[in-house]
Amino acid sequence: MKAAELFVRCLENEGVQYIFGIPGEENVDIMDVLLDSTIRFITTRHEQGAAFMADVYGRLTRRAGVCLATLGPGATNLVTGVADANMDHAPVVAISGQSSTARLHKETHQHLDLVNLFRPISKYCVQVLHPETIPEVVRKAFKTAQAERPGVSYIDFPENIARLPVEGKQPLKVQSPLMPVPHPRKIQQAADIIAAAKYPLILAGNGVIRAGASEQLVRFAEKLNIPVASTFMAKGVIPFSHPRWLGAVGMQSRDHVACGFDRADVIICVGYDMVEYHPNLWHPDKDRQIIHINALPAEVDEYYVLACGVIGDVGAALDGIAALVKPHHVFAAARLWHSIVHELSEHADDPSYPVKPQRIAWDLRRSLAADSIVVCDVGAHKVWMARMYHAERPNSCIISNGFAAMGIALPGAIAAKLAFPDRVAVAVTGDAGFMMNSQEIETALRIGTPIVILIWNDGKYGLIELHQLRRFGRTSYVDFQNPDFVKYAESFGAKGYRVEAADQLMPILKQAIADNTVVVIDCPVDYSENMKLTRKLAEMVCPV
Ligand SMILES: Cc1ncc(C[n+]2csc(CCOP(=O)(O)OP(=O)(O)O)c2C)c(N)n1
Ligand SMILES: [Mg+2]
Repeated sequence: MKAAELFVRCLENEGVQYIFGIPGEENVDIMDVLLDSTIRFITTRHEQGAAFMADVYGRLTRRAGVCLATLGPGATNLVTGVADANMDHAPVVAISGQSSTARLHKETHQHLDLVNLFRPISKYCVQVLHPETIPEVVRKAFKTAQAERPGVSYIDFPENIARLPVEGKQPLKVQSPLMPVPHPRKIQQAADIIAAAKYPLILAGNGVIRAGASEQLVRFAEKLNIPVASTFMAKGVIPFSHPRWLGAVGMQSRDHVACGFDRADVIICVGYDMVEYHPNLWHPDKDRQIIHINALPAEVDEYYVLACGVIGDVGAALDGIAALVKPHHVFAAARLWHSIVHELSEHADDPSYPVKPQRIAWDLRRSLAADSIVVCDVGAHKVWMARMYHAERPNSCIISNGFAAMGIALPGAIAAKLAFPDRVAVAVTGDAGFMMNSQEIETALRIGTPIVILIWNDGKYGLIELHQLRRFGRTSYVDFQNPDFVKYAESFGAKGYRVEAADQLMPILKQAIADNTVVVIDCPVDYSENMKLTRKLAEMVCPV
């Protein structure tokens, strides 16, 4: 057997179904072996698309998504998607070819020190130097990528090593560590603090979804009568329609949910990572008691000094604490819930055109099933979706709010459709983010993954315009021209629709889903609502 073959056997052994990537000269041996493998290679049109596909595949399946590039420029093109996965804690194994080890010591064609390049954007980086080490390298890469907190493992595979013969080596048994049950003393301590609290509040983060502990969280909130705010990345962790649900937090400015934080005396952070919503935004006075329930100890931060840390299995921690505490009287959270729901539905039927962001989020929700998967891009549309889209299930609204890289939505929706072929996958994207990876429309058509791409068209870097208006009262360099998105879609062989009146959006969305192919919807959006929202939130009077 040659080393490339052993490598692919090891990937199969990890249960890899798809590898996203682009072939190159330095990975030809792997590509050739893949022809005789159970793994399906998804040829993309940019390595960034491949990395984002692996990223979203990893988030949705909790098994490492895999992307592959050649050395040098192929590998550097992976960087943004890899950094996104690593910072958002999505399990990914990124692989690239490398120059022969006989020329690594000198200036040589396309050679870059890739292990050092990937080090700050991964958990584990390694160069394969001996074919015999491949089973250990691959096992360690997957184990590390998938372990809490998940992230990226990068493997640099020099071309000459891939060709070497190797004998007597086999893939290692796949094992994953069982998350230990938290120490009973810490469970008791957390229970005592919650029992003594007047106004406890839960802040749930993406770690709850990663731990598969959404049900336990809902049970906990129901039994103890404690309201739940979630980060953008934990949307759906408790159903939107649940009366204990308070809304998603993640904006830099104040939102309704902030009223809940103002009132709370104990904040129970469950599966929460700072990268999702910094504690100085919700705990500026550093005067609340914080309980940290997570797989790993908390990051050190002056705004996040703990009253109690409960480390280990998140679901077991929640069940353990719930068993020890009596229900609370729900503090005026019900009033807050009503005011939030009122705001979210206020413009749901607004007939004005260009379409109001509120109506786009609302119509999209009504056209989709509870299990449909929406992958949001990054921009003003993301903030509207994060605040307003009613996610009823975990992982039904994917938002990158750690690294927050534009360009994730379209490749992400393709990965979602591959991971769950029976569910509808929608990319919700700004016009700028769409153009960053629009070439992957061809990939989606070629591999047969129907997706709907809903473009919020403002001809601008809309979110940046908003920030500029807030700070300087004028804008700088945020305008651009778009192609005709309908014709653009059609030129690939996809379908294209343009929304020309607000009431067309809903029927177009339904038609796009029924078309069951790759569909682009060009929806002009009224972003004057962005400044209005800013003013409204600034003047907000808390209902609780
Ligand atoms: C790759 C990348 N480049 C730049 C940014 C900074 N950025 C955040 S939002 C945004 C504008 C997005 O424009 P668009 O995709 O049209 O969405 P809109 O805000 O208009 O809804 C920019 C430039 C980023 N997050 N990611
Ligand atoms: Mg835009």
